[in-house]
Amino acid sequence: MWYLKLRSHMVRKTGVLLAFVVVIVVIIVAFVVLREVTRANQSTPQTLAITIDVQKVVDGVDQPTFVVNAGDGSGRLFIVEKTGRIQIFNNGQLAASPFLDITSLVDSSANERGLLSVAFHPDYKTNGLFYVYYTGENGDVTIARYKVSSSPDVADPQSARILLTVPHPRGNHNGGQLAFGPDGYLYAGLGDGGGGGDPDHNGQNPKTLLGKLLRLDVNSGDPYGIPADNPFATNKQGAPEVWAYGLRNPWRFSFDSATGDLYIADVGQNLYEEVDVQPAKSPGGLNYGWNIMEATHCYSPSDGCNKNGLVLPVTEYTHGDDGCSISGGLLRRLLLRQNLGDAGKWLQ
Ligand SMILES: [Ca+2]
Repeated sequence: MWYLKLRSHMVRKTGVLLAFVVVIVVIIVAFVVLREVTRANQSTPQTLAITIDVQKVVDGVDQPTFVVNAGDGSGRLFIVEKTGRIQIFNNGQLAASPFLDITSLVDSSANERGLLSVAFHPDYKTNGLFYVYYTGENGDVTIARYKVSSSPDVADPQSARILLTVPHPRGNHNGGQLAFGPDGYLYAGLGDGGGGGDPDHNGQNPKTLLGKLLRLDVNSGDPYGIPADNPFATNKQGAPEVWAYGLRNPWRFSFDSATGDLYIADVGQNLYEEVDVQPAKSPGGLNYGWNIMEATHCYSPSDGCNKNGLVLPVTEYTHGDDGCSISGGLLRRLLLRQNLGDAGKWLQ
């Protein structure tokens, strides 16, 4: 009897132990599965082979540099032309007259000069304000504010208010992107002043506005305010407008609407084009390396450069078969339901 009792006790003990082991195994498996699912849902850049078809939708635009909507629900597209006009494309056709024509103010003489982008105020629907980025007299980088007129398809040219002019000594590397961040501030990407190799050493000098990403508060100040948390707002170690530096020609950049992360397409010198990323929670002040580095490679000096404190690109490519100057910068998420199931997968 005592033997049976002992055996029964051992069976119970073994059963409890077995159950304990099963629970532990289940927890471990659940953890691993959860970790993999979490990893899969993170927006880790991946290279996927995709086919893109190009279809012509409109004739009659002259050297378009940028296309954007006003965020006002109207469905209109605003097409920016290098020479200084913004045209409206709506319901399959161009409006009869331009939304804005500032060709008389724009210096579009050099390949990279001209009217380069427009950004509509987040409250455009109620305040009618928008901002343009162009090269003006002497090639100065110019950021100006305009307002729509009483006609929704025509801007008021008399409403012009110049926010910022930055002398730009050479015809190339004018930057050109304006965009409002999820924080409501206006960001502007400026090139390093042109030429080759950053001869004026702007990229690594936070006290100049060239070779930088600027961050302006257009809702306060005259003509703009400095956000209190800009990295050089008060410490005199850099220009107060500067948000990020070490850029060569950030011709295009965009914010990820899902995460707030910032993607910068920075044009390379002769060998490498790159994409830089700033996480949404960054306090700013990041140094993207130019002209110490061209993408992930030492540039000046060409060997043994000091990489301390530099933020390297998330991807780069060489010239030749892979392409030439990087001209994109818009982050687009496509939900690939068809191939990956209804759970979906994001393609950037
Ligand atoms: Ca870089």
